[in-house]
Amino acid sequence: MVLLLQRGGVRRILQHFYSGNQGNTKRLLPAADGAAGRRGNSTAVPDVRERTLIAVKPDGVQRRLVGKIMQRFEQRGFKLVGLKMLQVSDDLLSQHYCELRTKPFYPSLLQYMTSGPVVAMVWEGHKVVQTSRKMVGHTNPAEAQAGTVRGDFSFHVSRNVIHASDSPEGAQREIQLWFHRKELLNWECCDQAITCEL
Ligand code: IDP
Ligand code: MG
Repeated sequence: MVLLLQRGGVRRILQHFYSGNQGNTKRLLPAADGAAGRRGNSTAVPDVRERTLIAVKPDGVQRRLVGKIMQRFEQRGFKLVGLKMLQVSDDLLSQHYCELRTKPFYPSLLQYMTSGPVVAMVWEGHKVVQTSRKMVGHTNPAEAQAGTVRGDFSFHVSRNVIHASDSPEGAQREIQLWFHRKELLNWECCDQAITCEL
């Protein structure tokens, strides 16, 4: 195995697991007969198709944090299925933040969110909503843990750099609001069978 890693190539590693080494080692590629059949239906197949909306807010774009933030989601293993830069309209924001309309900070939130371009993304993967909320950190950066996006790149709740959907249902609603269906891609990522047992 070490030799395989040294000589390199994901392809070679996959071939190794797929062809000859299935005795004591778990296969990394999905079985032709399907994961459920292989496990006798006893273990739930992880839902790797969950999606969430992540948006780098205007302060994050101005501070050139887009690349660093995207890299965190890529490195975690999630799959990018939608991406665009946009100047957000008041109409979109009022729907997006409809639950916050009565809050005293709502007018300044609209002003902040329309102060410049936003980069909106849809990321896909197992428990991506829950995991990305952890990666993003507490709404108030003063409370956010170091290592989270807000904990590393911001210090005040009025400029907290990033949005992440807070539930799978919320994510569905927000994705439909921000993206047209045709802007989202279904694609197979070559490392899918390495990052999760399918
Ligand atoms: P979330 O972004 O962590 O989901 P929400 O409570 O949904 O937090 O609030 C949406 C956004 O409203 C926050 O990300 C932040 O930009 C803004 N916000 C929330 N609370 C305050 C506040 O007390 N002062 C100013 N802005 C706030
Ligand atoms: Mg929220």
